[in-house]
Amino acid sequence: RGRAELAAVDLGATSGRVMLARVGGGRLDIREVNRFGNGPLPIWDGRRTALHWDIPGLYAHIRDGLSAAAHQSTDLVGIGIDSWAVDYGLLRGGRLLGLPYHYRDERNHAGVSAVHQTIDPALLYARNGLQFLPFNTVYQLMAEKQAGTLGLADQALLIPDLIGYWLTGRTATERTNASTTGLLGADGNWDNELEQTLGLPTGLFPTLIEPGSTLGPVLPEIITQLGLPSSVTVTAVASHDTASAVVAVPMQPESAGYISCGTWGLVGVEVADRVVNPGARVANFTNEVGADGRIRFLRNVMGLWLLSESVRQWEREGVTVELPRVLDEAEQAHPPAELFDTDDPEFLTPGDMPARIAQWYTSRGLPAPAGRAAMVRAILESLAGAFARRIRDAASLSGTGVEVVHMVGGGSRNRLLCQLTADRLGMPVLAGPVEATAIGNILISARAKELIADDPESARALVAATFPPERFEPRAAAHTHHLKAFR
Ligand code: LFR
Repeated sequence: RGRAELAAVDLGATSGRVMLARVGGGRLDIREVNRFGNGPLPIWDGRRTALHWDIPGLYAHIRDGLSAAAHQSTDLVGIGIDSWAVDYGLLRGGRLLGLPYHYRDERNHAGVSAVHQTIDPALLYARNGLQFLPFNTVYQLMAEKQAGTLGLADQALLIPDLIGYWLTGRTATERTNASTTGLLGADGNWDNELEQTLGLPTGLFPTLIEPGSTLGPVLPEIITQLGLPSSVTVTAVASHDTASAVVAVPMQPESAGYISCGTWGLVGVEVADRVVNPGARVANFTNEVGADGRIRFLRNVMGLWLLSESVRQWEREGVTVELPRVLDEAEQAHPPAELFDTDDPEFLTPGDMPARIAQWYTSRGLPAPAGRAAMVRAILESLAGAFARRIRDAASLSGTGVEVVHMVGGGSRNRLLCQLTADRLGMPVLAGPVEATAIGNILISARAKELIADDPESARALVAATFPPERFEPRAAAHTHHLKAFR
């Protein structure tokens, strides 16, 4: 096997980025080429302000990043693209019809009730195995149908597939991301019967392809415009960012849990088969498809969104917030009277987060955290509590003997969060890598290009060797038992 360079496009909630990795000879070196904002774009729609993807702006940054990557590299052979799940663009005759909606937009409520009036949520769960999240693609499409816009489209492409289409001219639906739409059946095919029941068009999403397959060569005009090597191809990676992140968790899945912690905390285990039973449904656990046909049995926990939205609010109020300092202060601050429910749907939309958290406490007759440091402490304690609770659920519902928990993504950089999570779990937390998503994206490309061995264990071993995790041991129970856990 030789060595070569691969680019990863990773569109995350606070930022998008293009990364460049050199892989081969048992090594993986990865660095950032460019980074750009990726916040929702609010646009007036005649009645209200709706949240959209700024997809043309992002595509311009992606093009710049790929061009810079080509100039910095001697041997760029592949490009992989990932983003958060569920969102899509509608097309007609190959043209994008409008700016894709951002899943945090409020339009989904009507879609949810329309779907649940037609099919009982328990039956829906038996078919698609997905946790209820109001923004699952199936609800978004239903909202789109009600708005009258769905009928205009002859095709839908999930966001990484849309970018891949613009780069190659080829359309496909990558399987890991397809599994978050709510429209994949237990047999792994599009559930046409469900689509018909809901009155949704069948065949809207193109053919499924597996992570690791080649989407196609980059279009000749783009090769010229960006100065890319003529042989470069786009690989369909595990294009759902969480699927990519879990590829890069350096774990033994039989005895480990994981928390992929960025904007969301994705908390669970990796298993061979779907776990679809009433207990899993009530605990709102999902079965998302990963690379190599593995299943991510996990639950969404609100994640660092609670913190980043709080920081954004304080900055709107004119305060300059230096995160490392606020985290130090939080460590010294009093823990809250009680953990709050991080997953209260009130916290889902953008806006004044500290006020909503304070309201959560006062509406229950509890004292709200006083001041920024106490608020940050309450957020981290409550997240750690939710993480621990969901790891326990994942272990017991799936029958996995979890002994250690890996924390990857931006949250793995937050030492207080890692320590509090270890305390509440009573188990070691292994932190890192921070850039798990981009690394997982690269690993699938590298396997496809035969730069590393084509199996998940070797890929994880390479991560463990390249980015040795930091270990947080649980402290004595005294550190946590003063707090009443939210149930
Ligand atoms: C994480 C993530 C989650 C998904 C949410 C919305 O970035 O992809 O896995 O539930 O975003 O798509």
